[in-house]
Formats: sequence, structure tokens, C-alpha cells
Amino acid sequence: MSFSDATTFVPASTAGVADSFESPVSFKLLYFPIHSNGATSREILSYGQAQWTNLIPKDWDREKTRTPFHVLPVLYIATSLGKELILSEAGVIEQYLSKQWGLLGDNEYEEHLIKVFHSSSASLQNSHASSAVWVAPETRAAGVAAFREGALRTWMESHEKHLMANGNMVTTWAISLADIKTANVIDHLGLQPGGQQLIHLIMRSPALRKVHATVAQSPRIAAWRASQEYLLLSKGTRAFFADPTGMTIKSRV
Ligand SMILES: N[C@@H](CCC(=O)N[C@@H](CS)C(=O)NCC(=O)O)C(=O)O
Repeated sequence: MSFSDATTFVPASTAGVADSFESPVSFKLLYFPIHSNGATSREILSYGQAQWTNLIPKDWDREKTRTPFHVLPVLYIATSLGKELILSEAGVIEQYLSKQWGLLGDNEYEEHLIKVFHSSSASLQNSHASSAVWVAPETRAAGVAAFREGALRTWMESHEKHLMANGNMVTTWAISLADIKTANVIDHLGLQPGGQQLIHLIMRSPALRKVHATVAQSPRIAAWRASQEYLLLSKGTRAFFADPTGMTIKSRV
């Protein structure tokens, strides 16, 4: 399945599409054949039992200029009025999709608190990428150690503190975007070379362990994770991060 040209994607006027943006009919999520920055959107689409297609680039070098910022993910939204609207940027896509299925809490303040936790967990993944992934192979082990003792410990301690203060150790809004993102980042770290050591450390935190388990037990997310499509993405993620600087994502498609 192909995707539309989004070289420029912002309509001159949003007045005519605002309503239909709020009543999407189906979605296409374009991302590489790995979990990483596509994981949370795919899980939200599965949670929402959306009609959605998991699109993978066929020839990224040629296709990238047809995306808004020449990076993925990109979400294509088919609306009830027969229009196609396009969103870019992982965090924005995840927040838009979360709104469709009540994953942003019950009021404006809850919504912003959920976005705070979502942003903090997304930052942890970015911090891992800059210190332990996109580095020279000979400095990777030192980068992983610095990440584990620095950003990861700080994130764990602060999230544990907030989650414990919530009483039930999970965000009080049942399952939320924040929970899904946190669980996805934990799983992302686990798929890295030597990631089991990071998982071992994270699982020593009862609150984070509970968030991770709560998301895994959500029936529709569990069904997506049991699918062949998901298992292939896990395989692709492991293979890609085994040698991220040695081969481009494109050549693994
Ligand atoms: N600011 C963007 C960054 C997206 C990004 O860096 N995507 C990477 C994959 S995770 C990408 O498309 N890389 C391919 C390339 O640069 O050619 C977002 O948050 O979505």
C-alpha cells in the first residue's frame, strides 16, 4: 500500500476540515519495520480497535522527501468527509490518537499531567539514543554505563516517587498514554544489546514494574503483542539496534 504526498501538508485553511479531523474513520501509520518511535502509536491504534494499516517504507531514500520533515513516523487520517489529513512528529501523533480513545484523563489538568509523564519517558528514550546508540561502536559500552547510572536512574527514582504517591502505584486514570509510553520505553531498552541488564534494574522498581505489567495485561494491547506483525517488528528492532551505525534502516527494510 502506498502513501500520499505530504511534501507540504498544511491546508491553507483548516476551517473546512476541523470537524472531520475529530471523526476519523481509518488510519495509516508509516514507520520503519521496528518498534522504536512507532511502538506507542501502534499500541494506541490496537487499544482503540481502530481500522489501521501498518505502512513500511519501500524505498526510504526516494520516499523521504514526500514526508513533511523527511523523518518518520507519519500518520495519514481518513475522515468521515472523505478527506485525508496528515500528522507528523511522534509525540503529536501519539497525543492525537490518545484523545480518540480516552487515554488523556478526565480533565484538562489530568491531560497535562499525562503529557508530562509521556514527555519524560520519551526523553529517556532520546537520552539513550544519544548516549548509547548513535555513538562510535568502541564507545557504546561506556555510553550504556553512563546512561544506566545517569539518566536511567534519575528517571526511575523520580517516576517511582510520583507513582507511589498515587497510592495504587499506577497512574490513577486507569490506563493512559503515559503508561503506554513508559511501558514501551522499558521494552525498547530491553531490545537493545545487553538490554536485559537494564530491564533487571528497572524491574527492581515496584511501581514501574506495575505500570509495565498493567499495560501488558490490557487485552487489546496483549492481542497486538501476540500478533505475527508485532513479533516481526520485535525481531527487526533487535537486528537494527545490534548494529545501528553499521547499516541504515532503509537497507533493513
Ligand atoms: N522529531 C521527529 C524525529 C523523528 C525521527 O528522527 N525519525 C527517525 C526514525 S526514529 C527517522 O525517520 N530517520 C530516518 C532518516 O533520518 O532518514 C519525531 O519526533 O517524530
